[in-house]
Amino acid sequence: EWDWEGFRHAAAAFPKPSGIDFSYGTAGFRLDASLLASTVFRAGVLAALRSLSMKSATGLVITASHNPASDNGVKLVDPGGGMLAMRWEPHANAMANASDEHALTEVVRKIIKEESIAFGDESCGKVLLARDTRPSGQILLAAASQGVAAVAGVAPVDMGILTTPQLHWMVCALNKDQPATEVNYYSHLSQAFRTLEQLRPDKSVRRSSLASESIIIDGANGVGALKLLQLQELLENLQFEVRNCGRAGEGGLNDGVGADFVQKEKAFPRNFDKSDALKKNQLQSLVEDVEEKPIITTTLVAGYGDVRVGVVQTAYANGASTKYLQQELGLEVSLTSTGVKYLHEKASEYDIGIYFEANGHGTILFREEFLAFLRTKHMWGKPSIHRLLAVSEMINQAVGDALSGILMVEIVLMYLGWSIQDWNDIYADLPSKQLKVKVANRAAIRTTASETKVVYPSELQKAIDTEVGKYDGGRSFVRPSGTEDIVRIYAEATTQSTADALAQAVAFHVY
Ligand code: 16G
Repeated sequence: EWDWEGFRHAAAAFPKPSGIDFSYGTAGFRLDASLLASTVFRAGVLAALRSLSMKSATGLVITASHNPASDNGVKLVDPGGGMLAMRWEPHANAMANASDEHALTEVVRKIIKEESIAFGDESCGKVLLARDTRPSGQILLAAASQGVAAVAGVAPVDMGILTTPQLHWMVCALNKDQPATEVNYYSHLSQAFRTLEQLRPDKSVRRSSLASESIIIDGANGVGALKLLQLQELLENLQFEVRNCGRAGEGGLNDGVGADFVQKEKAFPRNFDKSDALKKNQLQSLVEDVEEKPIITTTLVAGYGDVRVGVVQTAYANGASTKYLQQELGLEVSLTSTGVKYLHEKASEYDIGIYFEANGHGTILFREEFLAFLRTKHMWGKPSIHRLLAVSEMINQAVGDALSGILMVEIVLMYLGWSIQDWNDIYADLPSKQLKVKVANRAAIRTTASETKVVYPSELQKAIDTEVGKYDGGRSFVRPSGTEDIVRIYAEATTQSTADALAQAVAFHVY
């Protein structure tokens, strides 16, 4: 039986700061690090309860991703390796906002009842914990660990400093009885990369830059830079030059560097300058390539029936990319709300579901039954099937992962014999502009699920329609941010100046 007295005692060590309403947003709880200890302890408790309820390991990661270094955050990983089931988010909010240890105990009791969580000899949960390189991470991870340990029968496992996708991958691996180690992660990815290199039909075709140059990567002075260097050690034919590794003199985490900075500011990251402009399209930022362009070749698999391949985007996807996917490649494209959890869910409806956000988040999902079918075909020794299986191994299906994404892009370019310039030239992006506006209450704006239209206030949508009508090929939408206290404005048009003007005009109506 649960030691409630001990639980209350543990919880009392992490009092909730008053006057803050915590909300499990698009990517978990995120706030100034100094305000997070109680939330992180409670998230540890929740991850433990989720583990018991699913009878599988779960994960918890301390990170605030591309936010400033002084922020931090906490995010939970479900047993399959994906994000916490959305159905459990209200539990997270109720726990984070409980006023003291007594109120928290009541909330926890209620969740145990509602979710029919059983305790006893049988129950043995596990929560894998990790953090990024933020200075506040160590102390917050310790708080999360205490939260996990406060739940009877659940063990916290400190995995140390990892990228978020690595932790997702490990939770998934552990629940499939595979070794949940960093070494296994790197060997898995690099092995699939080698297999794909060996299986390329025309070995003389090589991406030109591969032989002579390395891939220049902006590490954003964060955790990904360190991990890339580790991955590098297992790759013979691929050379990374990682800038902004967090070395002395390179600057701070996310300070003028990183994919979010490059995408939103349309500027070079620190330590890249005009001399890199010739190689401009080689700039990759760690969350992924900045202007992600789709290259997709579909394979027909005899005997399976229709292989359903679909692409999932958000309203931020450049209109030219959507057109290219639909008209040139003949693929099914659907739109969801912004945030990995929505895209991932939609992509899982396909045999091969590909999702990408304009800011770089994304991956490819293979339906388990489809993979099982391929594995039986694999026995026949067909290279095309072997390749598809290797892709399913190399891509991190738990969640989008820049490390595996970089390998994927390299392989595809190698197969096609393309340079990054060739890739960039498959279509021309429409000029676009993003603005943000601070408002008193961003929740006052509500949109449709695809976020392309404002539902409330309806006059705002009418005003946007009127503005859009004034510009040739114009498109614009607004939505409240899920990670910052602002409203975002997006506009697209046939020239940069009209895209800028449209964004300004729409922003004026949001104020
Ligand atoms: C978070 C989301 C990302 C989304 C972004 C939108 C995850 C792992 N990350 O970074 O998917 O694009 O928020 O931010 O879910 P916004 O709501 O501030 O525009």
